[in-house]
Parts: sequence; structure tokens; C-alpha cells
Amino acid sequence: MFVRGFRLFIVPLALLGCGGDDTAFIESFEDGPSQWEVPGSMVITTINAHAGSHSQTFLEAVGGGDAFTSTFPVTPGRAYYLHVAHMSLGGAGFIGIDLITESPVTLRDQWLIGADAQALSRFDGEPGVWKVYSQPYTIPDNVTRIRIKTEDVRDSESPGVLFDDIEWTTNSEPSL
Ligand SMILES: [Ca+2]
Repeated sequence: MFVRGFRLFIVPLALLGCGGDDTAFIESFEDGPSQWEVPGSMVITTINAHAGSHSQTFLEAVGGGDAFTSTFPVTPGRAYYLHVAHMSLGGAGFIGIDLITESPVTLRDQWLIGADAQALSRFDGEPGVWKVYSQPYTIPDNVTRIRIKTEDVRDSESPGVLFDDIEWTTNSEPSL
């Protein structure tokens, strides 16, 4: 009886893939801006949130990326997902990554979800309504670190965007 019970405990863990999932970055904006090495014009706001009480917005529209996270390690050739909760306040903004190689150190970027064809996918939610997006992306060879970046592309006629619950993970489903 004891051995049988032990087996029943082990098998479900294996089926769930415990130990195989790799969440490299997670941000709910509930604990301050410490994960954003270059905060730019970002503001952690309480005007609305996908979960909790805080989300990210911007004071300015800045092209090329406005707020940048600290860099974190990734595995070259591995498939990941960016999960993000997004709300348009009239604008759309962009979220993407900077890809960093070593020996030699190089940096290039890839917009993942955004307002136009620069990004792999488009934000298409209704203004004032949160929508969760999941964008798959395979890390190129030789890229060992990335950072996530966000920006607003508003103009005076289309103000603002909110981001919340950003995850970089091998799990196809968001955990937040
Ligand atoms: Ca939040």
C-alpha cells in the first residue's frame, strides 16, 4: 500500500511537467519598478489594473522603446512565450525584446506585439477593455540574454496605453 501511494504522488507531477517550465521574467507591477533598469517615462499607476491594483503607463510617447527591464538569461534556440495584459486608452503602444549576444556583444531588437506591422502581432482590443496576448518566440542562435521593452505611441488624439502581468516563459499559458 505504501509503495502504491508513492507512485500515485509521483506520476501527476511528471504529467504536469514540473521542473520543465522556465519562467525567466514576471511582472505584475504590484511591487514597484525595481525590475525596470531603464524606466524612461513609465509610471506605475493605480488608475486601472488587469490584476491587483497597479499597472504600467507612460508620460510620453517615445520611439525605439521607452521603459526597459533589466536583462535576464535565456536559452538559445528555445521556444518561449511573451504573455501580457494590455488595455488601450485610445493608443496601442508596443512591447518587444532586445536580443543580446556575447563574443562579440551585439544588440538587436524585435517588436512582438504592437500598433503596426513592425511587430509580429497587433494589439486589437477594444479601448478601455483589458485583453491578454500570448506571443510565441524562439530565441535565435547565440542570443543568451534579453530584456523586455515597452512604449507608448500615442498622439494628442489617441492618449495612452496600460500594460500589466508581463511574463517571459516556456509555458504556453499565462500564470498571472
Ligand atoms: Ca498589476
